[in-house]
This record gives sequence, structure tokens and C-alpha cells, in this order.
Amino acid sequence: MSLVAEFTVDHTAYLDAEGKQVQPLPAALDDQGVLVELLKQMLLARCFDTKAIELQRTGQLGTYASCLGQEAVGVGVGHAMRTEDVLLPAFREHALQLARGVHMTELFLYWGGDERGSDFAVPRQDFPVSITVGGHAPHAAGVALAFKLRGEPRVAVCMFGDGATSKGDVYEAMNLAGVWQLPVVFVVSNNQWAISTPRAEQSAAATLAQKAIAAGFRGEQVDGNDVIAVAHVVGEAMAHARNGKGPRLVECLTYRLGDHTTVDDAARYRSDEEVSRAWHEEPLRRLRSFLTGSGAWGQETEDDWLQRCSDEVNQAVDDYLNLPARAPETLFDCLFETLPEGLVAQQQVVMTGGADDG
Ligand SMILES: Cc1ncc(C[n+]2csc(CCOP(=O)(O)OP(=O)(O)O)c2C)c(N)n1
Ligand SMILES: [Mg+2]
Repeated sequence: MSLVAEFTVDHTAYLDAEGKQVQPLPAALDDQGVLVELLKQMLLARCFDTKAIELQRTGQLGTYASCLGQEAVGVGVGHAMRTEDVLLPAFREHALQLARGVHMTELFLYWGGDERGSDFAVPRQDFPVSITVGGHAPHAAGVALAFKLRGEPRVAVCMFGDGATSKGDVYEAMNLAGVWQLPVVFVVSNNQWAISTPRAEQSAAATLAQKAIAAGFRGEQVDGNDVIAVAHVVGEAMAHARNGKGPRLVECLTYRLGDHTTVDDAARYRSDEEVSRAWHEEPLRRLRSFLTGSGAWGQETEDDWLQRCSDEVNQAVDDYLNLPARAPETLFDCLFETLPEGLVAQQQVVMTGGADDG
């Protein structure tokens, strides 16, 4: 018998849970100004998330999927991407969408059930949220194929959860990306749960990163609560893809601190001890502690920033709540190039406010 292949999966971290540096920082991120900016973005995302839940609880937003605890993944990936790249987000990537420049009012609209929220002003070529678990992965391969055929130095970034890695469409997309050496980076937000299915029951594989190896490209793991590790490793993967060297996958180990969505009660399937342990690991605390230690951040700066976040979120809420509702007949827009006869009749009924005899 001879050995025909052997693989390794790297894990990268720079800050531990207490904010203590465990290895030298990558040069581009060894900059207090940059790190302060990343902390500010994570605080802003948390402020948005808190408000979204309040709105849902008071009947002013639809079902909402919180990103509490996962802010470092979004902000880190956002830092690694260039404006001209294209994001294909799953449904829990508000921190990343905000970092990309999607407006809070647009996010509130989307989660309020108004599709105008998916028609964001910028970035125009980013995809809308995919509620279908993993359903957007083939589209990411398609976007990357377009970049490759046109010779554009751009990268498609496809975000999905640990649960999505069990889906056939995710593996099919990764397989094609490997065969065609496409400029796409797959990022797994491994938050340890897929609704009530724990990571251990999701896959017998030791890491989700190694699924990339079966598709013929590098997969690696980062501490997804360490924004420096996410930004750096995803940044390297992006550079690799942009330089025509093919896809990569980065598995970010994090934790969903909240319920799956506002219609879930996670206390029914996981223990308080587990959640308390995860709070100790959360991403804001460690970066705050690191930056406070070096004097680059402090209570007063944080209070000022939180006030600004709160003002911005409240303004977005006002704009969202004050936007005139869409006309009911727009329900039929954007579904078909030519509306089928049956739906034309229904559209007429809605427009005239009459009853449908059919
Ligand atoms: C194709 C499909 N199957 C099932 C669902 C219902 N569903 C919504 S979220 C979810 C779990 C997703 O878990 P994961 O990929 O880990 O993402 P997370 O919710 O943890 O961010 C399921 C099964 C769906 N939206 N789409
Ligand atoms: Mg998950």
C-alpha cells in the first residue's frame, strides 16, 4: 500500500478570548486605526441587530435572524472584500451587508417584508439575501465564471452556515469552482447550530473546511470571533482567487448567541451553560480589551460611538416606518417577463379592489 494523498487544515487566531495577542499581527492589520474601525463596525452591527429584534417584538418587523455573536465574521469579510467584488449573502449577514454599504433602512425594509429592501442603492451587483439554505452557492460559481470569462479581476464571496455545508447545491458549486478554478471564496459562518441541529450532528467530518479539499482546493479554519483572523485569512483567499489561482474556503468558528430567528426559542434545545461559555468568547469583548490595553479605545470613546450608532439606527427606523407602503398590485411585479393570464386577472382584481369571481 502506498500513500497517494495527505491533507492538513490550518487554524488561525491572533487574539484569545481575553484579547491577549497570541502571535504577531499580520502587517496590514497591525494598525490601531484599522482595528478601531473594525470594532466600531461590530458595535454598529450589534446596535442594528438589537433594534431589529425590538421592532419585531413590537410588531413593526417580520421574522428576523439575529447576527448576535457573529459580527466578526461579517466585519472581517467586509474588510477583505473590494467594492467591485460581489457578495452572495445568506440570511444572517447583516454586519457584512452594512460593511458593504447596504443602508440600514433597506435592511429594515427587507426584514419588514418589503422587497424594495433587496433593491439596495449600493452595492448594486451584490445579491439579495438567500433564505433558501445554500441555494445561492451555484449562483456564486456562476458569478465567478462570468468574472473569469470576462477577464475581470473580481471575486465572488459566498456566505453560508454550517448547516448549508450538508446541502448538495453547496457541494456542487464547490466542485465546479474547483474544476474550473473559479475566482470564488466560500465562507462558512459555523455558528455551531442549524436551528436545533448541533454541529456534531451536522457532519462527521472533523472540520467543515476539509470539505473544500474533496473539491480540489484549500480549506482552512479561523477563529471566527477574532476579526483580525477573519480579515487576514479571507483577505489572503481573496488575493489568491483574484490572481487567477482558483477558489478557497474559510470556515469561521463562531457561535449564534441568539435564537435561530425571532420565532425560535433556543432554550428548548441548548443549555444556559453552553451559551454562557460562548458569551465569554464573543468577538467584541476581546477586541475592545485588546484596544483598551493599548490605549486606543476607552469607555468615553465607546459611549460617544454608541450614541452615534443609536442616532443612525433610530434615523433608519424613522425612514423605514415613514416610507409609504407599496401599492398592493406591485405584488405581481418582477415575477414573470409576461404575466400569465390567471395572474393578470388576479392583478386586475387587486387593482380595482373587487372580488375575484374565478
Ligand atoms: C433549502 C432550505 N431548507 C430548509 C430551510 C429552513 N431553514 C432555515 S435556516 C435553516 C438552518 C440553517 O443552518 P445554517 O446553515 O447553519 O445557518 P444558520 O441559521 O445557523 O445561520 C433551515 C433548515 C430553508 N430555509 N431552506
Ligand atoms: Mg449554523
